[in-house]
Amino acid sequence: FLHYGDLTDTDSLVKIINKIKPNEIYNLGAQSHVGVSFDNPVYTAEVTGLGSLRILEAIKFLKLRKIKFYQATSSELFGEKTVTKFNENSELNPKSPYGVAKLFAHHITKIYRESYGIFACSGILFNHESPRRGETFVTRKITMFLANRILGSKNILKLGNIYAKRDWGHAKDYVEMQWKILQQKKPDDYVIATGQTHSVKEFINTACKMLNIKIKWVGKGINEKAYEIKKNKKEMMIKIDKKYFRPLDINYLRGNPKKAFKKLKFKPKYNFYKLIKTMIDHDLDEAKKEKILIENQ
Ligand code: F7E
Repeated sequence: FLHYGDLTDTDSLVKIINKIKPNEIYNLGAQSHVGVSFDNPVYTAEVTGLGSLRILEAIKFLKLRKIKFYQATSSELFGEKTVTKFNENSELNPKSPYGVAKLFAHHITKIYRESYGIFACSGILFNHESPRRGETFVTRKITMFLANRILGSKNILKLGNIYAKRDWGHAKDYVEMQWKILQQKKPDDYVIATGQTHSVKEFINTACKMLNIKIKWVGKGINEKAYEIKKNKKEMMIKIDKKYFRPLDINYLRGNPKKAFKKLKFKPKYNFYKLIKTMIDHDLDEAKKEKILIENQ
């Protein structure tokens, strides 16, 4: 049942929690786009950072200590490549207003757990993709673009830092772990990741291969471009646009999910290839539906 509420409005949170008296709360609410957080840093801090404190305060104020609380935190807490695989004890050096807001949410969750005995846990999730991913996140931007291209679109995809490496997992696997985190005997924090890392460029190349699109990269830096090779002709397909670079970006992220493997029996069902395949299949279906709709108008 959907209730009206807002992470910036303490009163609405207190009222909903008091009315429902839930067993479990999963705080997945955020301004979650890292790039956007540079344009809207104050709003991001309000929702992504203070929002979690407002829920924790409501639980404390209402004395509903039996509620189990899950806070979605993020691999954006890490930042500098201090290790090859980040785990629960790695150094935290966020590189964006979003990362700092999540750092606040992460620490405040731990503080409420240790100070007031609230069953409060953080899931440090690495990139979690799926066909439901928002259209401005890079994976979905790529799969939607390629699906439309297969159906004849001549649009050009504009991207930023294609050398950024991320640990890409499937949201379905990760959501199951969020639930498992709250089913443990003791509240704790967990890294949820696949343990593998691939660049944005590798994501594009792999997706093109699956779709039998012959791709050729030329140039360097801001002048790098990708062409589609078709019957010995080349057509521009992707170019780099300054607009999509962030003032600061994290170039390398790879998680170490050992603790989740052991304690939560985490066994991801999707690897990098299966994840891309699922997203492409979905976006191809959507693009076909859209095309039929337009043709019938
Ligand atoms: O960027 C680069 C971009 O926006 C991935 C969120 O769920 O995961 C997500 O954050 C990489 C970055 O995700 C474009 O610079 C290149 O290096 O898809 P993204 P993200 O920033 O990693 C973490 C775990 C979260 O917690 C966040 O909430 O790709 N990139 N070109 C681009 N990114 C975007 N969005 N658009 C581009 O055109």
